[in-house]
Order: sequence, then C-alpha cells, then structure tokens
Amino acid sequence: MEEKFKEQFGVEPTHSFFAPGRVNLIGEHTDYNGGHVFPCAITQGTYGYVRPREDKLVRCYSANFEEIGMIEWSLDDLSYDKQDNWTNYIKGMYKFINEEGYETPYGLDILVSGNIPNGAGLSSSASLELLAGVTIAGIYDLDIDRLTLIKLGQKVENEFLGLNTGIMDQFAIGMGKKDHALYLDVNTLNYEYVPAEFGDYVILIMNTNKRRELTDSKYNQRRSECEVALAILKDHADITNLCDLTNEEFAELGKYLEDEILYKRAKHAVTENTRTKEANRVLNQGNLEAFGKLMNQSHISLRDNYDVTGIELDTLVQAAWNQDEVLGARMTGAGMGGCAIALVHKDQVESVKKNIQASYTETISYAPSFYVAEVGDGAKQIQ
Ligand code: GAF
Repeated sequence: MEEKFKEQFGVEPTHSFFAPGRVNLIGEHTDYNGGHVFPCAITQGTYGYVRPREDKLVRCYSANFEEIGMIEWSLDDLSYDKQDNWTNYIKGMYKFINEEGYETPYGLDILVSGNIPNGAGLSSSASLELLAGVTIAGIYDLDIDRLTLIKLGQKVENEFLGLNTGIMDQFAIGMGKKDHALYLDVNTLNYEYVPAEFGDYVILIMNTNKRRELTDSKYNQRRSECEVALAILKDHADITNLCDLTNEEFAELGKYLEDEILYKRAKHAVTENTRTKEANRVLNQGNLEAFGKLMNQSHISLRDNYDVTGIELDTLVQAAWNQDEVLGARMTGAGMGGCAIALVHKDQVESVKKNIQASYTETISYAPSFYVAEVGDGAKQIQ
C-alpha cells in the first residue's frame, strides 16, 4: 500500500494505523436497550497510511473504492456533505475531536485500504471511525483516552450520519484484545475479557453476500419500537432500560404491551440479554454445547420476535444447523443481510462450507462467502 500511496500523493506515507472489524458472538440489539453484548475484534480490518500536510486540506483515497477517486475537504469546514461519501466518517471524527477542544492545525493525506467485506455487518463503518480516531490522536499527539474515542465514534454514527446505533461496535473495535471476547455491560460500560477459546471448534463467518441496503431505516425503526415499549412498561415497573427486566419479570409485565409488535421487540431484548449473560457463564466453563444452543435461540428470536433476519440469513443459518459438526449458528450484527457465524468443528470446516454453500446456493441462487474468524487486537498505530 505504500506504493499506492506514492502513486496517489507523490510522496511516501510517514505513519500507518489499523482498526479491526468485529463479530458479535451473542447479544444482538441489546446494546441500545441497556443490556449485555459479547463481541470480539477480528484480524480483518481497515488500514490507514498517512502523511501530514502543510495546509489545512484532508485528502482521502480508498483502495477499495478506486472508482470514486480522491476526495478532499478543508479542516475549516467540517460539515456533513453527501458528496464526501465514505470520508464523512473521517470528517465526523475530526469535527467531534475538535469540539472536545483538541487542535488539529494542519491537514493530512490518507490512503485507506480495508479487507472487511463492506456492508456485511462486520462493522466496516465503526472500523473506519476508530481508524480515524487513532490516526488523529496519533498524528497530532493528542492525549485522548480510548473510551472518549469510542464514544466519539458512536457520536459520528448518531449525529453525523443519522444512524442511532448503540456503542457495541466502537467498543469492540476500540477495546478488542487478541484471542479474547469482550463481555460488556452497556449500561455501566463495565467489561471483562473472556478467553475466546473454543477447543476443537472455530468461529466460521458466513457472508450472505446480500448487501444491507435497507438497514438504516429498519434499524432506527427497531430502536424506536423499543423506546415506545419501554415508555409503556415504565408505568408499571421501576426500570430505566428494557434489559433491566429478567425473563420472569417480563412474563408478568408483557401483558401491558397490547401491540403484538411492541411485545415481540421487547421480548427479544429481554430474553437476548438473559441469553448473553448465560453465554458468558457457559463459555467460561468451556461448555460449548450450551453456548451453541444459546446461539441458535438467539437467531430464532431475531427471526421471530425482532424480524431482522430475512431469507438469506435464515437459509444460511438453517443450512449450518443441518450440519452435525456445527454446535450453533446465528446472524451477527444488525441483520437484514450481512453475516452469520457458526461454531464448527475445526477438522470439518471444508466439508461444512461445501454443504452450506450447496444448500444456500440452491435457494438463494448466488453463493455465500466464508472466513474463519481470528480474534485480534483493537485499533492501534502500526508505524
Ligand atoms: C449494529 C449497531 F451498530 C450496534 O450498535 C448493535 O446495535 C448491532 O447492530 C445489533 O446488535 O452493529
């Protein structure tokens, strides 16, 4: 990539940075409901090659979107502009870092190159936000703690781009640790690292190859539905978030959600949070069978209660469930396309892939892609 940088900018880069993607093992659509999540950073991610400039321009080039070409803007105007396309993630980080009082007096040339499949639910956007965060902190030698960068990444998503996501993705990407999953209580932001040890099994990422075009509106809609359900339940229970409830409490209170849609959304949030706590417990005990079953239940709830799976994810996950060498499978991330994960015996990965591919292709008419997840570190400076 140094060569490509030189080709585009005429000089060598002086620094390089990396931010990973993530998979979420379990705990889906719980983060903005004040629950638990259980993601890990993966070794696939986004690289940035950088050189400071003397003027105030930021010039951005992506090796993944060469057809878009160079995009440039000035640090004097950090307002959102649709024309600035993917570079809005970088611009948003500059804006909010500046608003925190940090100074970025000169611009940058930056070449970005990623190997996370784009729009596949492995958090390519949060990866770009955190890449921008560690780059800006590193280049201008700013003393910004990691949690602040994570929160600013979420703010870019929420306030700059208008997607009301929770904090899971930025947290996993900012705090990820090699060979560890991150068990996070989103309500308190307390977290612990849990060894991502799956014995004879590996996490197989299965990409539906369906892009998630409609994700944004459906995601925001789910979030609003949960807010309405919470407002109703607050009249009957002393709670701050849906995930404050146990399954048993919800069994009592659910009757107040007369609208079936609201009932199902809330039921997912509550039961998924319970499953996530249970998944942490059984993984710590090395009980992979139990972990796999929780993954399956999670998918079923995302399909039947939360309605964020769709035919592609359901077909892929069902094909995985049909394999004896698979302990569990579920969609990961926001859903509605994107990726699923399966816990597969390490000696059977090739045959499992072959069978899943055949069955998926028969129904969907195009093939899925597969990657064995390697759990890696969070965002960092490389050079
Ligand atoms: C997306 C969001 F960015 C996360 O905050 C989370 O809500 C996830 O969907 C669903 O669990 O990745």
